[in-house]
Amino acid sequence: MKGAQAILETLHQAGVDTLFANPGTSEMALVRALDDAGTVRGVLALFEGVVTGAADGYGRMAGRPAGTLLHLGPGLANGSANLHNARRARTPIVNIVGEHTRSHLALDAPLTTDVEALARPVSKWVRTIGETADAGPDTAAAIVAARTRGGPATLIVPADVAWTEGATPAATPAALAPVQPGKAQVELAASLARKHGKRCMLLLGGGAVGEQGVAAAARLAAATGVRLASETFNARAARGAGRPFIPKVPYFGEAAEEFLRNVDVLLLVEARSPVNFFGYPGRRGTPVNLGTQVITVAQAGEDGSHALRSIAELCGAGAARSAIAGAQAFDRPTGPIDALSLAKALARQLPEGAVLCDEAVTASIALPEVLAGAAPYDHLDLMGGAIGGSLPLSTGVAIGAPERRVYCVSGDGSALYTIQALWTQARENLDVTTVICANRSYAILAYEHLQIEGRLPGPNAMPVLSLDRPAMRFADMARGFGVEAVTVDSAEGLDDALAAAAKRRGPFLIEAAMAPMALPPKAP
Ligand SMILES: Cc1ncc(C[n+]2csc(CCOP(=O)(O)OP(=O)(O)O)c2C)c(N)n1
Repeated sequence: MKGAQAILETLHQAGVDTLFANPGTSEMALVRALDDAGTVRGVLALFEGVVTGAADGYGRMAGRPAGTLLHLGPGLANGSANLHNARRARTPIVNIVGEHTRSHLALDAPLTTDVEALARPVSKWVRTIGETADAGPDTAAAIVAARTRGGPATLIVPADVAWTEGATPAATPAALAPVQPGKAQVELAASLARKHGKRCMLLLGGGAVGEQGVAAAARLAAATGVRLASETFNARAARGAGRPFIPKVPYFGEAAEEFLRNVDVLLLVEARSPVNFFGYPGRRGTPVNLGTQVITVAQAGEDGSHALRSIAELCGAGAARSAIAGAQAFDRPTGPIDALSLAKALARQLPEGAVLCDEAVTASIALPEVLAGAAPYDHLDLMGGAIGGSLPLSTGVAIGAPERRVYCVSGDGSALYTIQALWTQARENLDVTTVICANRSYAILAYEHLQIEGRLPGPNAMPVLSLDRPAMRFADMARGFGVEAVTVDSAEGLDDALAAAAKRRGPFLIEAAMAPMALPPKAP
């Protein structure tokens, strides 16, 4: 067997059945192996940021890695921002990156670069295959690394390793159950929860914001009075009616400080102690009170949901759950499209079991609170702050969870980084509805300018933060990529368009012309 065949067969045997790809000449043996094996689905994306963002979405939903196929250093570098986001989300991904043949590297041909150096900051594991015989075992090692280290593993494949005979597929050991947090931590958390009640906050992140985790947290809150919160951004949070409403630590530092003010004990369950997104003049870097005792109950990657169940048991929690959101009947929103009417329209129209990929930036501010009363759904955030994540993410979600209806709400600025994800959605006929929040600006940055500089941008600075000249036509762009689309400029129009979208198959795009953002952006 050739090296490339052994790689694909090893992937297939380990359940890695999807390869998001943007290949080049150095990957031709791997492309050919797709034909030989016939077991791995190749999905073409037209920019590597779409490849890697889609793999992130796939991994978050399927709970197992997708593969990516990338073209040498420049292909990997193009995909880096969304690999960074995936690394922050702890999403398992197996990157297969082509490399020149071993003899060709010395010639310094145009595409030659240090692929390992480009891979390291966005990968939890990096290896270049040395010999064809290693192709199978190294692929298995990459899959194990992606599963166990929580993030992308990058395997670099010289072209001659891929096309040479002498490889065999390797068996990948079965995935291990997640590590349980220590008993001492669980007991300490239970005693602190009992002692401090509402002055104790449980901060949930990672898998602890999934269905099981939030259910246990709600029982614990009912028994002890502890407050529940989640990290500001969550890879996959179970939200909506029937689940507890778990507020997020606010994005802006001042609001986050207020949110954390009366917390004597902060218990971290797969979460990190909060830090502000950026440093600001005269402001501390973290919103946590200096006097707050911060205890890690479960590290990222440990089984936080199990820890929550154990703590609930130790606290004698019964079946009663606190803060459960009831299903709400939302009135049809009217007037201009803004953060609140957007949230209300989505709350009315999201079908049960929907997945919402949220990169609406300033337009997303009302979503978590309003959607608490919507049908139960999963909320997926941009995890590493590198915008251009959500269109690719939603594409991968639809492939990783084909039975779910997928929604993507994106700022217009964010959408343009990876707009060609729409073409992959059309080609694969994915049930993704994209709402572009077209406020014709990088609105958040105008606010950040105000915070840092004490004034809004002036006439010479504003052109680097505005998107209005010329105004882009997203519905036309979508049609150009093969996706049907409408433009709406009222909350009623948006509500109708979302209702129509829920009944159709295949991708659809709604360009929502929004009222300009009110400063500062505030939750309702
Ligand atoms: C890769 C990357 N480039 C640039 C930025 C800086 N940035 C943060 S938000 C933003 C604009 C977002 O605009 P849009 O999506 O339209 O949302 P709005 O702020 O208008 O709500 C930019 C450019 C970033 N976070 N990541």
